[in-house]
Amino acid sequence: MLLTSLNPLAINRGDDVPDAVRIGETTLSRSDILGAATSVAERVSRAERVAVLATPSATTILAVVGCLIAGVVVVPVPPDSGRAEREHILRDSGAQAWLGETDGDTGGLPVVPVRLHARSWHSYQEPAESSTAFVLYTSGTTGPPKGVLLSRGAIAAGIDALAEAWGWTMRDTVVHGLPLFHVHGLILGVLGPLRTGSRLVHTVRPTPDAYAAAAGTLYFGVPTVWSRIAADEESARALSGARLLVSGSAPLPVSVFERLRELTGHAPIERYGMSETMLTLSTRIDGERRPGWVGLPVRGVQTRLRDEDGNDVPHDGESIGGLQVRGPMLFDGYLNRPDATAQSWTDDGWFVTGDVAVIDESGFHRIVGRASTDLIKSGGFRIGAGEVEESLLGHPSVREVAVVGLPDDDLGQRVVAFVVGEKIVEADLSEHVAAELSVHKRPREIRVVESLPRNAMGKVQKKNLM
Ligand code: MLC
Ligand code: AMP
Repeated sequence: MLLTSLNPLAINRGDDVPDAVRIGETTLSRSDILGAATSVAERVSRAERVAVLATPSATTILAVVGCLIAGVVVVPVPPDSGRAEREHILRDSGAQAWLGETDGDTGGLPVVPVRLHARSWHSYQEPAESSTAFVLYTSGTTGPPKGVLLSRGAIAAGIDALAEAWGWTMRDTVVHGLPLFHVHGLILGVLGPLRTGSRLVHTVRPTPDAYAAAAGTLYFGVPTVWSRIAADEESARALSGARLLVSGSAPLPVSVFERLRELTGHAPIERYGMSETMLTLSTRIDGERRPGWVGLPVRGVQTRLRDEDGNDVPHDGESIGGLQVRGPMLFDGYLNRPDATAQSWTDDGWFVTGDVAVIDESGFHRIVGRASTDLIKSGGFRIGAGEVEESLLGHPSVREVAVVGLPDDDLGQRVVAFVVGEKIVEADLSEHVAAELSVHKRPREIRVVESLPRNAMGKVQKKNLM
């Protein structure tokens, strides 16, 4: 039974569940979560927006649920974020307090503690569906990350559509170990189980061993996680008792799909999404699962393909076009960025994903790639070439730089920086990006070159570097 409320504990299970959430060494019952999160709500309810250090911990979950109960906007801060990125997130979001765990750098904000053993049973009125629940920071092709405004109604619609596509119910146990500052790990992976009433086992790190040991029914992973599991026969075989293995956030290589099917007996479910749209396409529990394809629009979603001149592209399984989507789980725009918000919508109300796709006659979708080479997906993380280039240009030994994503067996793409400069120490440049932006955005490879390939206008020809 799914209620329309986004209070994630609003589902009427009719019973308490002693192991509703297991994360690391901590186990929380549903009543623990409700009591402790309501106590968070009481302490935080006077703020409008708060920052939460999104470590994979019970504290993060209670902080987020407490804010949802009180109607306070959550700004998840990646725990590996560096100086410049964190400063940007805190300034741009207007966060007024820092809720829960800290790591020493709270940007001067007052700290509101989260207490695991505090309890309150105060009852809060459900905020409007249109109100913002999260500002999630995500990279664009250039400049610092943009804050994606996700409403309560969008999140509820997004989770409910997936519950329908996957037959996801309170009988499930969801297992994953993904970071809690993106749509995949946080919205789908934490709010999903709470809203559907299923159990959650968060393994802290998404390792094959931890997934194998968790005995769940519904497993979530990015392709890097699935490819590491497919390479570890024993762990993969341990998943054969699951109900569904779900992959998303980046393309799942066909070879990994096939190997998983061989070892686990399950053809993985593939689904496609974005921070801005949540999950809009998926294969279904009762439908075809075709390697390399991400399936059909979920409930309430419509899609179309457009060519560069805005003309319709036929759904013939071959013609390639820019993917546009609309549906109830879409975001409300980028915070403080009316220009970027306007640019991402067509005049007739469709969101331009920036992905290039094919649709066949049966409505099945295949994601072919990104329209721009300047958005990189590495290990399922979205990384803007522009932000990494800007950061590297701030290093004294770098004169010119071009950043690209090159194919990588483990990460899908790896960040590679082509650098012109003096006295370059490669490890220093990676460390510089890790310390300024975040660890997961650091270049995995630095190639020192004499010059960058440029066209007659002086623009770098990245295609020649790939
Ligand atoms: C390396 N390390 C450093 C460092 N360099 N630490 C500090 N400073 C430096 N300069 C350390 C790290 O801290 C870590 O340490 C270790 O090196 C490994 O780093 P890594 O190589 O980056 O991690 P790895 O294990 O390879 O990560 C793979 C991964 C990860 C799959 C686990 O990429 C991941 O979690 N991806 C998920 C991304 C995701 O959730 N995307 C969803 C986006 S939402 P230590 O000690 O900690 O090991 C979306 C919508 C949708 O896309 O459709 O879902
Ligand atoms: P993010 O904003 O981090 O959620 O990244 C969104 C992007 O991830 C999309 O625009 C796609 O490029 C990519 N993506 C997500 N899911 C898939 C998938 N199943 N297959 C291919 N690409 C995907």
